[in-house]
Amino acid sequence: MIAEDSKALSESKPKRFRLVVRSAEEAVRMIRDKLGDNARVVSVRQIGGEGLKRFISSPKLEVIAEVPQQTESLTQDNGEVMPSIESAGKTQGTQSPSRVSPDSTNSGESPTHKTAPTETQNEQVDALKILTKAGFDEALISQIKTWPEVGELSDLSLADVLRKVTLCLSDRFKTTPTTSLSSKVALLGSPGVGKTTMLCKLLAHEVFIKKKVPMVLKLENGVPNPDDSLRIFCEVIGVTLYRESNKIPPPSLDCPLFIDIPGISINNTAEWSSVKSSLKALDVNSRILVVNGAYDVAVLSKCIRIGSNLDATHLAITHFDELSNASKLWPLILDAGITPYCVSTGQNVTGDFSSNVLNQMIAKSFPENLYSQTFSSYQRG
Ligand SMILES: Nc1nc2c(ncn2[C@@H]2O[C@H](COP(=O)(O)OP(=O)(O)OP(=O)(O)O)[C@@H](O)[C@H]2O)c(=O)[nH]1
Ligand SMILES: [Mg+2]
Repeated sequence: MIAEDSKALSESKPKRFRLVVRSAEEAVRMIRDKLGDNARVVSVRQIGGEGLKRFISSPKLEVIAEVPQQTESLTQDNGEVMPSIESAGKTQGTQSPSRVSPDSTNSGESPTHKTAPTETQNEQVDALKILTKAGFDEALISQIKTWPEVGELSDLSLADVLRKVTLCLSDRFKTTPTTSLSSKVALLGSPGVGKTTMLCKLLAHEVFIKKKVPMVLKLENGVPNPDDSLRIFCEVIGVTLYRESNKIPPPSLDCPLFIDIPGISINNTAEWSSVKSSLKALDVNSRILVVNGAYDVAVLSKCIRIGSNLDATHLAITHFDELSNASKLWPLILDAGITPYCVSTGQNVTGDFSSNVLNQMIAKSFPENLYSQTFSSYQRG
């Protein structure tokens, strides 16, 4: 969707446009195609619908872009400061147009401070430091530096580093498995990570979006698995909840079976192998490993190791809403060798869920202001 912001319309002012898109890549393509080479991004914000709309639509990005008028470029040529993030970079005689000063992430500083030619060298060197300061995972930066496709990062501007890192992460993400769910799906994970909540979200999606008729089996496996909320939710959306596997009709892709399993401590290997045997007996091919994304990386790595011992096929990340920066999750997602299936972004069982893991990860790896500068750089690059 692309809409002209009528309030900003004026002969002398740049024209503003609002785009609502599903991904960063779509935004870049749309701006180039519809608004041309001179358009630049003013802001980027993640948006979701309200109420039921929120549940039937995946999160989107709202991008405000500006197309400068003729008078605008004259102002730039005269060296005056324009009221936008990238304009600070344009006032710097020593920088190429695609460069965005790292200092421009600090809104408290004056643009003239950034223009001092003696600082050019420092601005380049500091790009990675700024990324780390903004919450980007240091271990991930070290890992990225070893990727041959990245090349040398240390002498690039912040905008170029962001662009490169984003593209490399997206490319690597696209090489992760993309297995579809089969007709029997189990959700596995340690206690309290959000398995049952995630199951409810998947069930709502199956019923209302995919128009399927799912069934649920609640496994006890010797561990108590209280089911009040799951039972009530199944009743509300018309899904049958079974407690005994021998009573279940044969599942199919139109009537898939979802299995809720009690949480098992990551140190309880005996219980995990018992679960593995039960899943084998039930012939369950799709096994979603549910992890709490807010956990420590060491714990998450251990969960993923356990998951791979249990032949997990898909990864679901919960508590995504509680993360201020998700970049620590990249190595886990890229190296797990299983399909990154979905993220849970809150407690609302009829919403707060996205199967666009790549988009969610990109949107939560870079702070909004750095992200919008990256767009500007894409734009001109
Ligand atoms: N903020 C936030 N809370 C969540 C999310 N997913 C689940 N929760 C909350 O986490 C708590 C545990 O969720 P459950 O779904 O019961 O977790 P579980 O893994 O089934 O727990 P056990 O069956 O006891 O092992 C509940 O209070 C949920 O509301 C999420 O994505 N974000
Ligand atoms: Mg549960």
